[in-house]
Amino acid sequence: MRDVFLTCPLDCPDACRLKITLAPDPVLGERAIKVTGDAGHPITQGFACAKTVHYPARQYHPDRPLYPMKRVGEGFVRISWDQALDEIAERLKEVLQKHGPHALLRYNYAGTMGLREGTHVHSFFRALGANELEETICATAGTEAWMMTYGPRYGVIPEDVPHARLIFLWGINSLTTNSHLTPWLKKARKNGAKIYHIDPYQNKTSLFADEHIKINPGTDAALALGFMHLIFRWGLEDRAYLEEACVGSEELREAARPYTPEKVSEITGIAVEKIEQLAREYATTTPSYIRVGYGMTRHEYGGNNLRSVLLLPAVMGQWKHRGGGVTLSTSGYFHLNRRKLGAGHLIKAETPRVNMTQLASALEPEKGIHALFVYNTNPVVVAPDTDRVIQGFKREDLLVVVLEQAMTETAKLADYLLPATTFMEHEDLYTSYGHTHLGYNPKMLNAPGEAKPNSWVFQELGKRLGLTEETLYWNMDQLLEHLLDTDHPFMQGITPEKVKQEGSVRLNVPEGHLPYLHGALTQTGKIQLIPAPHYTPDSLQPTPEFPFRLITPPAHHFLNSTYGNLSNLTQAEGGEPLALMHPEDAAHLGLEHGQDAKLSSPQGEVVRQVRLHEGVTPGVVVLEGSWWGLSARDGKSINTLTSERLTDLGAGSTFHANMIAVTKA
Ligand SMILES: Nc1nc2c(c(=O)[nH]1)N[C@H]1C(S)=C(S)[C@@H](COP(=O)(O)OP(=O)(O)OC[C@H]3O[C@@H](n4cnc5c(=O)[nH]c(N)nc54)[C@H](O)[C@@H]3O)O[C@H]1N2
Ligand SMILES: Nc1nc2c(c(=O)[nH]1)N[C@H]1C(S)=C(S)[C@@H](COP(=O)(O)OP(=O)(O)OC[C@H]3O[C@@H](n4cnc5c(=O)[nH]c(N)nc54)[C@H](O)[C@@H]3O)O[C@H]1N2
Ligand code: SF4
Ligand SMILES: [Mo]
Repeated sequence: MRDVFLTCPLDCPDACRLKITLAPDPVLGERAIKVTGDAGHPITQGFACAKTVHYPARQYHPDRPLYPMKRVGEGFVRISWDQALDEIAERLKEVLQKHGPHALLRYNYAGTMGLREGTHVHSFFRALGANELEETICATAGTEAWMMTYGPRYGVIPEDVPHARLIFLWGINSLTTNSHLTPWLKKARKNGAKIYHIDPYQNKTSLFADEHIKINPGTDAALALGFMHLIFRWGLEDRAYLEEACVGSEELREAARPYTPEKVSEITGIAVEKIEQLAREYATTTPSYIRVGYGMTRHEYGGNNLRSVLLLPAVMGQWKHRGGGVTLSTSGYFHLNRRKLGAGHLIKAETPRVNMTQLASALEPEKGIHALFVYNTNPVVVAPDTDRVIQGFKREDLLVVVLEQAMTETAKLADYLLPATTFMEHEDLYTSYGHTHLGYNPKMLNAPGEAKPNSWVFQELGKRLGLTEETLYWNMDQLLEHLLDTDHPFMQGITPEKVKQEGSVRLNVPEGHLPYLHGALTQTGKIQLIPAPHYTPDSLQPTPEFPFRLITPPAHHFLNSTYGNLSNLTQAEGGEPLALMHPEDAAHLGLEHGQDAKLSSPQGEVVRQVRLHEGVTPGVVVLEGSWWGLSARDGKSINTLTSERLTDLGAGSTFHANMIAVTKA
């Protein structure tokens, strides 16, 4: 037995440094038997989350694909790697010859955050001139809102949070989705900070906070502008900072003028006195810290909702103080040289683009996609409008290749299913969007069966297609060399040798670093308050036919759909997906706790068991977690109900913007 240390590869801001216990194994040499956190890592602090402690069970799951498989009729037959790669290469050549490179689509997301297995592998598709995938399913509305305001995403780092004296956890269930922020929040509280949680329903974070502020979904812009209205009315804004560091304070003052507490109360459902109290506390407490999540961005006007909140610390000059400001992401600190990462230099202006949120439409036969390669994502569960996504996957004239570690509902629809390695079984490099540590993992374990890294598969296919693009064939050392070839001060002294030797390396971002003290890295060098944001009501409003708003936030024991195949974790989530409703709403429908309800939207319908919950805003239905369809009583994923509608900024997903009907099943 021995302990090793590796970075968690999952799509989570914490990017933990894990302590993994390995035991001897007669076939593999060694296998992982236990996962906890590295006690010596300043952010991980010795604990892993409630889900990743179960990683060994997913790694050695009895259903894990271990050999290449080919569809024959309704089932799969095992084939050799050579046969799989030769046949896929042949079929791809035919597609390219007949229809050109725009008939080829990669579909990927962040199943692994690794820069090699997650990002660099796109080089295969770029070398072929395939469609460019716009990776919009998660963060683009938020990213655009931040970048147009501040430039690179230099959110407040966790180490500085204990200095804050007032904290808003705003549109984030951080105890579930960013659990390694909690120790820093606790320190801040010990130092006297008051913590508010602003969210449409009461969850773990609301219970941790000093007070939960229930807000109507999609109305955060009104609340933030309401705070600004009062701050300007009271004359409590930081005029000197607005003058020195920002552009557009007059426009913002004008934009905030209509948002009286009375009007804001009507929109958000928050009492006038509460709005005034929160604004007063925010305007008179320094440092104040806001942690936003992506929740409020997953609405039609999600970009403007988030952007309005992002402007608050600028109005109050909070960026002048250690612990003051706001965090959406810390990705901006990682000043890697990404020029040839994933052969990005090959993308041409005329390369056609497919928005990944609109996969269902992209797979319509007349759109001309004839070959689809899926890796690091489970679109049959996570992409909107599931029924139409499945229709697309089932097209006879579409070649579907899926690289997977798990027998997902997407994998089951593949023509060729290729077994993929896990983060313990391949080498990679990881950034973080919640802190400033770079993580490197060597290949630690032999993979069971014939599982291979994504990069190996695409290199083998590249050879068979005669591709000569050199970046496709880079090994990890070459990629590492490229990524670290930068003079940026945050990256100084971070060499490939150091990264490989230490495994986790903190960037040179000093604690107490004030990224926006005098302005921002925008075109004007200042924080852009213009165009001033505004609140726009969603075009989808309650109607007699679809009277309820459905939101579908992350579950505590899953990571998107990863872990949805482990029964102890599905049990911990209640055994099956549940529809949380306010008791009054349920009473009107004659629905009782534990009864089945039919939930329907213009996209489709599902059946879910109802769970009454006083902490849900009336008129809202909450469905936590991207459960596998097969865990649901009707076998259907919740995205059966969601739509391809895009956000105002960043053309992102709108997973919380759904109007649905609820009836007795
Ligand atoms: N346990 C767990 N952790 C995860 C994930 C997971 O699935 N499970 N997913 C990972 C991924 S991919 C991501 S992108 C991140 C973060 O993903 P986020 O989407 O930021 O997730 P949450 O932290 O749950 O924040 C969403 C919160 O916003 C609330 N919300 C919805 N609409 C609104 C609104 O209009 N206004 C306000 N104020 N709140 C609203 C929801 O009720 C929910 O509590 O989490 C990552 N971490
Ligand atoms: N209704 C609703 N839908 C949502 C969301 C929501 O809140 N509500 N959240 C959205 C968000 S924020 C996101 S980020 C997306 C996430 O959606 P996805 O990116 O699809 O994330 P997962 O569901 O975790 O699936 C990742 C898959 O990648 C596989 N994988 C992991 N590592 C590797 C590897 O090295 N190689 C290969 N070949 N495969 C690998 C895993 O086995 C897993 O099946 O879902 C979105 N969908
Ligand atoms: S999923 Fe997030 S919290 Fe859990 S171990 Fe991985 S990085 Fe840490
Ligand atoms: Mo995400």
